[in-house]
Amino acid sequence: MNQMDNNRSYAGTNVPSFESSRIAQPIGTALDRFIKNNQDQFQYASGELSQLLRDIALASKVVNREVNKAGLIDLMGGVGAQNSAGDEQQKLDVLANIRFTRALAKGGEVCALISEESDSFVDLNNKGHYVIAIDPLDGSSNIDVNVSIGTIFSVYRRKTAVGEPIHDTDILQKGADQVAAGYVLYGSSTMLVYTTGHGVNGFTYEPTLGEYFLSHPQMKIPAEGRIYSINEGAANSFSEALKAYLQSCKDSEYTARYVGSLVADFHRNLLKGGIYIYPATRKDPEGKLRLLYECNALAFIAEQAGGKASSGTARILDIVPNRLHQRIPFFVGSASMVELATKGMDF
Ligand code: AFP
Repeated sequence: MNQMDNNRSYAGTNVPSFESSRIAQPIGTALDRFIKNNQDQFQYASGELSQLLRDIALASKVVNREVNKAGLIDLMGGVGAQNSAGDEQQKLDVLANIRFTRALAKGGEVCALISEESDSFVDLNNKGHYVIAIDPLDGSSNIDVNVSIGTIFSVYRRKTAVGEPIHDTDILQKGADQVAAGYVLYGSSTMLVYTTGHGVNGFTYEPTLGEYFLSHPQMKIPAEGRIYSINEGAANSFSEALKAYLQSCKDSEYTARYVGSLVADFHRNLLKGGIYIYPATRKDPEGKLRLLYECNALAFIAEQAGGKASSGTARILDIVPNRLHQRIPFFVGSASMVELATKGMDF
């Protein structure tokens, strides 16, 4: 079929034919196949990390099903308790934590799991080579209002020998030591985006087939963007340097977009170019977001996509955590925007 056939005009309008539209293009590689095809890129390739990624994908499908049904069955609202970070726990927070923990415990590849929902790390299986840090359901205050939420995960190789007790050196690793990281976005469609240090690839979930397919190969964040994402309700306690940066965004008539779900805000900026900021505030002098299971994963993905992530004074991936639920100010997104936003920071 030639190009003219492909772009037949209907009733005088130049409507592309079905054959030439994106709809008619073949669905990308299935996630399982993609993981298998790329297993050799990984220096410790034994299939364990691949299996771990499959376990995460499987648990995310279960969580996706529950998120979609939340309004129909009694899955909305809080459980009347707070998690380790002091946030109000939602029913779906608890459920998602159970789903991911079970999937990872069954797999056997993970020795220790750090979760936003648990006070201390969970000892899963001393034979596993990997430590995982996870926020099972990020943005959970958006559940009840049907706004996008996500799962964020970081994977580390354990430092102690297999069989030895888990040590702080396994748990408190800096972001640069991650061997894989990713997120799942439960949005208008569900997407899994991950990196193993060889670029960033995005997969869209096809619910009728129950499978993720490669839809966004080798994602790159535009170096320059025009979107800024920050909760300006706390502006009175921002540093003068940050206030000046935000004023420059307004002077340039940038677009302000803030969902209040880190994964959703990050994902939009990754695709379109932009910056997400959660700074130190009077209420949260160390910032609100958690280094181990929120910032590190997104920092790794941002850098792999050509972007940057900073605390305002340091590269996120260089920060050695001093405790499990450590918080950190977070600037992430298009490289030039992060550079400008963090210039002369006085935290
Ligand atoms: P929740 O999980 O409590 O909804 O918090 C979400 C979050 O950690 C992150 O996803 C948002 O970007 C950020 O907090 C929103 O915080 P503010 O409501 O203070 O802007």
